[in-house]
Amino acid sequence: MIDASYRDAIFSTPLDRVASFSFDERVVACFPDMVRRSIPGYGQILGMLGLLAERHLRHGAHVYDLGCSLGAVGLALAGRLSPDAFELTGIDLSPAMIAHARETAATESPEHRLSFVEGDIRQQGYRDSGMIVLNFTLQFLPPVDRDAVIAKLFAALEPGGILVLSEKIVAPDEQENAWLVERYHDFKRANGYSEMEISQKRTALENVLVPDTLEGHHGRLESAGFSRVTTWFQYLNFASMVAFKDA
Ligand code: GEK
Repeated sequence: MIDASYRDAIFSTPLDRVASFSFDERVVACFPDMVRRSIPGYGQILGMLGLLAERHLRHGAHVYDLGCSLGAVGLALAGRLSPDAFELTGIDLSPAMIAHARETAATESPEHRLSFVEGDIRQQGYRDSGMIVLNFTLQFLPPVDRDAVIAKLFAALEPGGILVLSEKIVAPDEQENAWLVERYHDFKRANGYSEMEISQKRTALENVLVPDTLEGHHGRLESAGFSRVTTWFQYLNFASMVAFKDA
């Protein structure tokens, strides 16, 4: 089992060459601490996903959690909905994440139907679903692949279904963006990250996490066919949107 308090110290010592960030066993071990200290609003977003499911999900419908990491989305839904209310499939590229997600779900929510598949979300065939969640995952796909994935997911959603997309974003105005990034670094400092950790993590994520603008996300979702897109959450340069498919 992952120890949720195991501290992220991956970039706490000087590295000769900062390798590109990857979701390996070292990251998995400290992942709950990392996301809590690095993603503003992460806990609130998870909490709201359960409420969105309660409100919008047809009873018994299937849910996808894409880029599920340790399976936090499934556990959040299981915290609010009964085992017969939904069935969830989590998909992640990282074998280490999937192994731990399976173990945690079996221990913490044995009654709920949560299953986990190792795979690339760009290459999956998708079954009909009532809700699809991409909680800080699309940002890790090469930008050229993003339109096709969203189009595929729109096709897999049942009429009346929702897609929830949470992302790190970039503001189109340079000055506004610089301010948001600086305040985000203040947020990380306040959460105990040192200057060296902030700067080395930034280097490691270059070209790995490529953020879009909020306008870019809305445009992509609308082009895929979603009738309505609402940004329901923003905290600095992190946002979450819900996109509705007409019933
Ligand atoms: C949470 N949603 O805790 N196919 C499948 N998975 C991928 C791909 C891909 N092509 N690319 C990256 N990933 C989670 C947090 S983390 C966000 C999501 C973060 C996976 C990758 O292996 C990692 O587990 C996840 O996307 C992104 O609510 O670390 O900032």
